[in-house]
Amino acid sequence: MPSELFPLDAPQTPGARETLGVQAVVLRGRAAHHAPDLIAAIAEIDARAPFRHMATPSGKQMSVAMTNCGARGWTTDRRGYRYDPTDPLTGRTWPAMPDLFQTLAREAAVGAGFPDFQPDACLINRYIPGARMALHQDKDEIDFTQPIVSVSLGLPAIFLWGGQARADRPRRVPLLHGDVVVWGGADRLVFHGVHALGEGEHPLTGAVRYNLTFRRAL
Ligand code: MD6
Ligand code: FE
Repeated sequence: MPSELFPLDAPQTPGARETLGVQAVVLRGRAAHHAPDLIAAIAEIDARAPFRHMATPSGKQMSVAMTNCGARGWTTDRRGYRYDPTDPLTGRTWPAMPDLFQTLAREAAVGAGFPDFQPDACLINRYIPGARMALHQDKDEIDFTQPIVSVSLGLPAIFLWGGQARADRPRRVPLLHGDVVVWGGADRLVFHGVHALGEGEHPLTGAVRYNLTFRRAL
């Protein structure tokens, strides 16, 4: 049965592994019990490196607000996409990646078959109802043998899991609070995106979805 027939807030089985591709998996609920600490850490990061709506190279303001922690942060402006050791908004280095973030990302990667993941960048996305992310590939990194780990917190979203070509019709995958997606290898450059967030209230985040995306940039 296609996943879109299930209500978005349907309980998924915590601990379940759902295969998206040969080297891509959803680890259901994997981050759930760390969620209050993760959300508190996001608030501290926001205090030093505030969420902001970046511009794409074409000049459009993104509907998703972003910040970063770690040695490098992903940014975009009229000059293009890149990783930067400093926050262009403040001129200071990005906040350090909390130990809890590192540990969670590495352990999830190990659990998905990537024992050597060494993230140096954590992009933090904040969605409010209506915010979305168009289909894209993550290809601003140097080493595509390193996987990506993505943690969902707060309101549920429909993740769009496409193929190796932009035109491939994406599958709709609900991502709920605490879910962790890991992908790499043959799936590293799969097109993906996030459908416009629906209305709702989450007990820990209010009308917000956060996504932490861990990567090895350099
Ligand atoms: C999001 N995520 O879930 C957007 N990219 O809010 C991504 O773009 C993404 O979840 C690469 C790997 C995992 C992701
Ligand atoms: Fe992405």
